[in-house]
Amino acid sequence: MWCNPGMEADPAAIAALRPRLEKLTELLDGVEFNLPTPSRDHAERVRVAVIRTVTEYLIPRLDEPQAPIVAVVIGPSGTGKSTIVNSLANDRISDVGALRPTTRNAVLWAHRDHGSRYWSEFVSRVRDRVGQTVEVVIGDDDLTADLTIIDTPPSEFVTPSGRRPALDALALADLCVFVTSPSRYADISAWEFLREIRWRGVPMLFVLNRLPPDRTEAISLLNDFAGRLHDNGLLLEADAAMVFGVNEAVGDRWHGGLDPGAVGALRNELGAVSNTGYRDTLVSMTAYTTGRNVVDRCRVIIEEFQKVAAIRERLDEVVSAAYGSQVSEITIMMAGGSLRDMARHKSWSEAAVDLTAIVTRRAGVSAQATATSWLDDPTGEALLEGKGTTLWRHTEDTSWDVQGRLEDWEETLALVAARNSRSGSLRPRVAARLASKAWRAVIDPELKPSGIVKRKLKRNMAAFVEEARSSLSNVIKESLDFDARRFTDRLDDHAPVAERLGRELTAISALLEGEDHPYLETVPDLDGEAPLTVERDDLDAEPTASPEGADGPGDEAAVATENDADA
Ligand SMILES: Nc1nc2c(ncn2[C@@H]2O[C@H](COP(=O)(O)OP(=O)(O)OP(=O)(O)O)[C@@H](O)[C@H]2O)c(=O)[nH]1
Ligand SMILES: [Mg+2]
Repeated sequence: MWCNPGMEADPAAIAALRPRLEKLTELLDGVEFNLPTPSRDHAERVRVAVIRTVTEYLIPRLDEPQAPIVAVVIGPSGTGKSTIVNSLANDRISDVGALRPTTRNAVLWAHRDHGSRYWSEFVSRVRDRVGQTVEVVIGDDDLTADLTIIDTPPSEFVTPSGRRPALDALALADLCVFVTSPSRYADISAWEFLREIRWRGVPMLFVLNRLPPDRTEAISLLNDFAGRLHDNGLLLEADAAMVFGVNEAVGDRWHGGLDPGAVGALRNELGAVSNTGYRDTLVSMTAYTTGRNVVDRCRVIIEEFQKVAAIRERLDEVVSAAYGSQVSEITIMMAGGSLRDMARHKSWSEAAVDLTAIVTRRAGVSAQATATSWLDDPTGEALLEGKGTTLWRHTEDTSWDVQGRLEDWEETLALVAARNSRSGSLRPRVAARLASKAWRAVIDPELKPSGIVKRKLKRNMAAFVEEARSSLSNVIKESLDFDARRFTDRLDDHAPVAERLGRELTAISALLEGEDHPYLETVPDLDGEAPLTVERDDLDAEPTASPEGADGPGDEAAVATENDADA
């Protein structure tokens, strides 16, 4: 079997994986999904979740494989999560009550021995994650020697600031204890929550609390719950023995828990982490599965990049076509003599004012044509609505920008004239004087050259006009590009980051699957989507016997986890 109890973490493997994971989060940190695609919000949630999982779970776990296992108790309100924690402790750890929700802040129960550097870092990580109001209860229960238990507010509880403490705490978990009750286990919200957390790949223990005293009834409830878990890919088999059943107790105990015997099997299972082999297996399995799921989740981000690239290309084509056609039209007008009227002006800068008006108008036409086509695309439509400034007409700066570019063109024209002059070069002052006359020939095909133009350009006139026209077209194109950039600037280009991300994912996968790294070799040989189980039989630890009266899976207990690419 896959398990390799007692194997120490391989520093080389961790050393190799760590910088990769850091690089990955650095890359993801820099990603902004600005294009309002239908899948953007999902991709963004995945991005945030992946960063958190890597920085708050994976890296710390790889750094300190021997740190206590973190078990997070989650589930719907009033199902008895806090009651279960108090029962495990046989002490008051977390308040129980009839108010819904009772637990509003996470409660962290840990052993007083964890005063190491790890510990303060861990608590501050929990506080960063779950909120500063986390209560820390320190005790000396053996169960917590290698295990830190976090009781959480109900899974559906959202703080006024929009946080979901249960989800937040889960990001830190090596293990998850899901507690529900006969009245709550069929709730859709609970299943949605379970589906939401499945991707994380944390091994889960399931507790069905407050079972009726009637044994047949209790067993049928356990069977039904196990069946549903199985159908949702959360339990390997639809077997009631894989769920911890806890009977509804009569009467209250001072600590708000049940008789410890009622949770004996669960305590036993959790206590198994004090067995080094079991512990190491659990840690490496969770770290491995989480690592794999991180890689899988990043595919969602890459897919979003691909979608963005396709939309970008489509919308970009519209922009090029709309603006490009106006450039061609002005060029044709120029060659056909339609701009000849401008030749009447005394100087090019005066003519440039007329041409500016034409180009600016054409920019407006292009903008309108682009906006109209973008309206046909949901992303394009959303972009048109955003950002406040209208895209339906040219910008306020367009005219100013066009005029500047057109006026400057006279300098280019001087160079073109010098190149096409009889001698092939002219002193700048002469070239400038030549340009100040020759511009008319560019916009008036029928103009007869005279004076300096005739003298200097004579035989090369046609070549000069052609080159000059093409350079003026370029200036017009650049002017319209300036206007078009308002559209294209809204289209993110993720290609470079997509490529780097792809490379990191390949490297991380290779490290996770690599055979050179004993730490990661201790993890099971997963075949993709199949859930995996840590069978207690596979471990060389003998579990201690279940206390009397405990309902639950005992030795047959299984830790099941689902490896789901996209919850
Ligand atoms: N009599 C009896 N009451 C129970 C049992 N389990 C839970 N309760 C009661 O159910 C109520 C809710 O229990 P809690 O442990 O506070 O439930 P919770 O899941 O922590 O609830 P939240 O903190 O709101 O999420 C309390 O009044 C408990 O005393 C049980 O087995 N027997
Ligand atoms: Mg509670």
